Amino acid sequence: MGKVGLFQKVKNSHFAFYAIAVVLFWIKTYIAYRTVFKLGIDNNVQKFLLAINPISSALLFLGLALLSKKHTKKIMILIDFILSFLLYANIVYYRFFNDFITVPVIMQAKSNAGELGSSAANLMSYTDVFYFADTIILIVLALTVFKKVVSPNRSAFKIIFLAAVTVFLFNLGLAEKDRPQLLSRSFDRNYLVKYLGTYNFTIFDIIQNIEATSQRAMASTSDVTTVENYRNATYTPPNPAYFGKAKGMNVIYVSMESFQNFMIDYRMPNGQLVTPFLDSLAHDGNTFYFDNFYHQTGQGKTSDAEFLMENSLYPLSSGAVFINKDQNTYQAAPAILDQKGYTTAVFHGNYKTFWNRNVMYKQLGYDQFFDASYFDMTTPGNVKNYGMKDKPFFQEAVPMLEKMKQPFYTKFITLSNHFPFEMDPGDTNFPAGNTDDSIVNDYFQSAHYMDEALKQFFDALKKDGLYDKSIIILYGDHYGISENHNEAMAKVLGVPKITPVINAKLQQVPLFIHVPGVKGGVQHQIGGEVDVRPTLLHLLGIDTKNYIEFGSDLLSPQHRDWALFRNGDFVSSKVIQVNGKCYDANTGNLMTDQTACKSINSQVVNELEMSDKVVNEDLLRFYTPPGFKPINPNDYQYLGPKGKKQKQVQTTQVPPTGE
Ligand code: GP9
Ligand code: MN
Repeated sequence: MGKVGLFQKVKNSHFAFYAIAVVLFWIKTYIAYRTVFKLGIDNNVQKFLLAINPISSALLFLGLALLSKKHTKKIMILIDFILSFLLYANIVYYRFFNDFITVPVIMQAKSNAGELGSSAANLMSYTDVFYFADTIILIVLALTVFKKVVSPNRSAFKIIFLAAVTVFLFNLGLAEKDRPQLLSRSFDRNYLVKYLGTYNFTIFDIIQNIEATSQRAMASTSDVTTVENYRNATYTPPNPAYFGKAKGMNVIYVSMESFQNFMIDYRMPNGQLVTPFLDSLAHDGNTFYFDNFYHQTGQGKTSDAEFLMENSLYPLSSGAVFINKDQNTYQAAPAILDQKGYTTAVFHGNYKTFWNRNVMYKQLGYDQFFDASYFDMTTPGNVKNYGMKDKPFFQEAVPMLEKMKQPFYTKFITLSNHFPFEMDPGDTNFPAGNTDDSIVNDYFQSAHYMDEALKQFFDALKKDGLYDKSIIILYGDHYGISENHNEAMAKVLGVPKITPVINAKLQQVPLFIHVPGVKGGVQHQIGGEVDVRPTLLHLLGIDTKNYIEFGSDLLSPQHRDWALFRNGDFVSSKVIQVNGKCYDANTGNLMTDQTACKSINSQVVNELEMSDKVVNEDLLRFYTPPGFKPINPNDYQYLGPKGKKQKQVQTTQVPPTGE
């Protein structure tokens, strides 16, 4: 058949019907995107992506109907209806939860049905018929104008399919450019929908869930025995000198965004300290300051750090565990302490869906989540990057903390010191760095601002008396300055170049633990984020020997001498492995005997394998520590300050630019 013949045939067949369906569907979806969802569109690329992303879905899904020889129109209308229904379900869900429907949400619908059912009716209105307007128009057209169209040609489908794939790849390419690693870092559903649309998001979500389910399905009770044996052999017993020294005290965690250890005691060329407050903590003798402590995060960044700290398990080698393993069973620190009479809460000036926190925190057993909706996000100057600036954040969070029933276990996640670190004019008069790299230069100002905010927080805690009743743990969540800035970093550190070993040491983040009544001091032992939970629980007088975890108490004389990175490299006091190569930890030189890393390397590999097994196969569902009651995520709801029936007001979220 010639080209002209094919064109004639397509035009006279279902193609016109199909084209109308695509256009109507596109317009409707776009209107929904602009009017219902608050996606935080803030540049022209994003505007453009939002406009084109329904096209690839429309072309592809509606095009499927052309495959069938017989009831083409009927099938196309049915597909249109299903897609419309999916969009509408998301709209209704969004009106209540400010979030999008995911596979786990559908799975849980059974248990939430009562609650959802009663509120769903309040969330619908007659005007919503608009979301099905295109389906109705198609039905009318099918019965009138397009009553007698000829059967589609299958080769037309090929062209259409190619067009759909091309549009999709174009869409994805632009999205990746605006937001690198969109799919692998899969931050927030808002971002995925903004860049790829609700329909593609649903497909992505289904694929992710199938992957996760199959690994999990293969596992059985016997798998947990292997892990238990490993755990018993590697358990670090507590130090009797510290065990129970903080028994019954409140716990206050502070996640210090992107804060690296090289900043402690760092002086600007004019002699000013960047973080005088944290420096004073490091040297006051009453706080443990760990100066050889490493972040162990992967792509899940802040959320990976949270996961490590509270579960003493390693995050995933790719993707964020908060997103990909949000339905697993965990026996996290908040849940453990909740069952010992603690109230538990997180304070964070970003919206709850970011990093899927609103789902994961339920599995971790958090009673309350004070997210951005509890904070004044509208006062000009309060918000930067991902959310609340640290100073107004702590200012507004303290009164909420003071109202909490004690003892409490709380976590404050700071935000200001986030890439790209640029401050708003007026927020600091601290000098910027003087390298040729503006990211590095701005980091000093931003870290200084965070330091001031932390001082303000501590002052408030001292004033209201909580300081004397609380164990306070501050930790840098992960690096802030990536390897892309090594040239400037060499200048900052005063070294000719950043060697592999210096690079490994740049992964040090500071850890501070303040326990009222306990002397502290600078601690040089090597540790990682995975080690904090046993350290904390032992201070609180809870022996961790019955928990499946991988950390080693930092204050124990038997604390191990290495910390691993998520990519399998590690640091120890004698040798350091970077990119699989073995270096002398003291000289930084390549070891002539490369087997010097072998013994720790095999321990590291073993440990990561064990932890990955627990997480990927969801093994904790087969193991309940004595005295621990399994968490039921359905017992938790984070619906915002206005309560259940109230919709949350979500302001435009400025999209982050990650590294
Ligand atoms: C966002 C904040 C920053 O809520 O935790 O995320 P990051 O990019 O550092 O993981
Ligand atoms: Mn972070």
